[in-house]
Amino acid sequence: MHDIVDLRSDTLTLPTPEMREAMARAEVGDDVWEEDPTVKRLEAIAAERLGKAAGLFVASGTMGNLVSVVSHTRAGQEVVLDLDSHIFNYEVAGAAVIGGVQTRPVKTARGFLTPEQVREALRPANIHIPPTGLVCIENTHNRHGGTCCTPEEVGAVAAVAHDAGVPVHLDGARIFNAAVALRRPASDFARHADSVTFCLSKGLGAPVGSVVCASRELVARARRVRKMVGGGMRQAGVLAAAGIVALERMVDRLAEDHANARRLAEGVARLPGLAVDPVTVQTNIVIFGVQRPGEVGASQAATSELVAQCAARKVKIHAIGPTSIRCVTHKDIDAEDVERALEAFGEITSRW
Ligand code: TLP
Repeated sequence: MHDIVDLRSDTLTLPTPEMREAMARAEVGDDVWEEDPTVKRLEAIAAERLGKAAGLFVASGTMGNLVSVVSHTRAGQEVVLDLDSHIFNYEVAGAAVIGGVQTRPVKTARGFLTPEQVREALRPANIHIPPTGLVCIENTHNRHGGTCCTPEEVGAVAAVAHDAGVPVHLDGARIFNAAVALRRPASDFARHADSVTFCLSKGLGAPVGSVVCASRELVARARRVRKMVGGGMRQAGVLAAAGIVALERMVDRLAEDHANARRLAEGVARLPGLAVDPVTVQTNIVIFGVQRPGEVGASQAATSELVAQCAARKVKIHAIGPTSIRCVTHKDIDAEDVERALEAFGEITSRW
């Protein structure tokens, strides 16, 4: 049980004592000179876990996606991705600004492009048309409520892209949540993608950092782009040390977060005015709709009221749309915290 129940994101997780210890003891060097042994160790462990030849430690998931997109493409190309993807919605148009690429968002049912959708989106050779340079997939999918696609689904999409000579990038910010939920090694999901970014600082609890895993050639290119965007971090081993603990100690426990998310969703589904189908909750994200009973039209006021009244009860939740709330479970949320959140939701909605 925690004083504040913070369900706004798994990015809010605090480093464990073991991480702080590892950070304090980390052997470091200048990573721009490729002389930081702890960064190198993290990159090697990450690459091995993802079944790729090399890894690159970056400051954030956003930076990982950006250097990947820029490394795969050249200016003037088009990047096919899902309309609700993080790259399209929340990365401040970095791919367009830094990479000079055009994004081609496609509306999907569960957040995952189907092979047919990719086939339709690929551009024919024509003097008027930007050539397709990359296809991006997000797994688990954030805005679709932590949904997972299987390694076979990733493979089917990648096959279409690869047949056309187009590479695939996987935004696997929460790939280990997918791996734990579907009981498959993370490398199964990564196998079909040419690059993968995953985050150490979400459910895995590290304070900072993500890793891009790919071929040696792509990682070498990404290393240059990382430098260009100011991501050469010198004695970054103090951060990588926490990342190693995250990878080695924090993956299996993600199953607890998934169980807590399911419990939260089941409780929410019983409350009037809140709507979620718990069966759709596969990992640690619960997105629910708010519709105050009897109210005609969208319950925007009810949504902000719920957020504010929860905050007054030390339960922090986040509105991701006018009538939708996202709750994310993580290592700093236990079963009692879930009960406290449900009590708060129950008290507030009982007055509606
Ligand atoms: N997502 C954050 C916010 O930016 C929305 C969150 O709280 O969930 N890919 C995916 C799928 C993500 O969910 C995120 C972060 C990123 C990339 C970017 O990672 P960071 O925050 O490390 O830049």
